[in-house]
Amino acid sequence: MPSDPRHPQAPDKPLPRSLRGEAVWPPPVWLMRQAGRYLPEYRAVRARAGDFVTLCTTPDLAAEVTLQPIRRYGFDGAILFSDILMLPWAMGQGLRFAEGEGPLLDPVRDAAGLAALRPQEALARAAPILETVRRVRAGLAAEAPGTALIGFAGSPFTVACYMVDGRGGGAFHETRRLAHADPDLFGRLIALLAEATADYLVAQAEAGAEALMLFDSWAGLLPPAQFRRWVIAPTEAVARAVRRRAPGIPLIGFPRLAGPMLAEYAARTGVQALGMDTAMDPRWAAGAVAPDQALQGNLDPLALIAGGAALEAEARSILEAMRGRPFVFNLGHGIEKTTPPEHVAALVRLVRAG
Ligand code: 1CP
Repeated sequence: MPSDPRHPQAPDKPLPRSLRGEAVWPPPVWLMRQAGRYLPEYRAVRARAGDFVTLCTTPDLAAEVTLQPIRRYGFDGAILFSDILMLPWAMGQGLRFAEGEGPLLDPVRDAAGLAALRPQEALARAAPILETVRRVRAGLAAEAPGTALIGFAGSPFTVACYMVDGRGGGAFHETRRLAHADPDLFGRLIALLAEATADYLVAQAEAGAEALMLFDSWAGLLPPAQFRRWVIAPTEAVARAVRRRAPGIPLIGFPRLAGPMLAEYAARTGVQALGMDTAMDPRWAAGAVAPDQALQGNLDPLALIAGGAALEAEARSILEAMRGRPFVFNLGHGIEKTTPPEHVAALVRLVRAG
């Protein structure tokens, strides 16, 4: 059945079928951060690019590293090579990736900082990233016609964590303090991000993305009332805009470490699929979301480093829990850079054997 009006000849691919609620078996498989430093061919291109932002904004190079893991492993999904922080960058916020320090941004903490952002220019500045989407889609058509292209963005809350604190690390005290102390200012940042994120995801769908993912890596930091206000409500707004403006393109929500709040997130945001983090019990999740909402996840990235019998046991237990329902095999968080590439090949073989 044709699934995409812009590509009427394309057969429906396993990944979007699962994400739309079909119990495809064996399940489609891809891995978060599948393009990255565990692959020697990535390290070579990364060295050629020099800095990370240049890599993300040079369509030839970004498309090449997106396709590298597809050539090696034949994954069902190719995730656009970019970063959740490229949206703040496109809105004019200073961003650099310091060696060994991770991302550093010029923090936005007051009304003047908020007013200095230029969301109306974001799509124009993101043009090279959208060009990468077009090139990857064309590359997949030629090289891997069964692999679907996944576009993505960070959730408003998780992106705000980096914008306000100005760095990663996982504590985000400035952001969490601001959300309590000045909910009016923080709410304006979240609203601005929700709109810009929807525009950015729709633009990726128009450029050829066949599924979309919203990374909410730090959702689990919030107490329930704040989770409803800063995670569920803005995600619902993004999902509504995507449904209206990119109909038929499934959206995966990934509220990492949300625990029992996953149930409310699944019921209220309107996302088609839910990413499960490493700590989530897949059987519990299957009872917490609607039967036609796909689940994705959630192998421990450390089991993938370990390999062998431990990897096999963990992977099989997830497959058994998910059999018979819409499911996409993935990790519970990004692949680690010390992962032996041959363990990834063994995992894909195991999943494909059902
Ligand atoms: O030098 C390098 O190669 C930089 C390492 C790297 C890579 C490979 C960064 C810096 N980003 C990426 C790519 C990336 N990031 C992708 C695309 C490729 C793929 O998945 O194969 C995606 C989807 C992301 C998403 C991302 N970036 C998230 C959400 C997922 C997650 O891991 O929780 C987050 C939180 C980021 C921020 C970020 N970018 C980079 C780093 C090191 C970090 C984390 C910083 C921190 O909080 O400590």
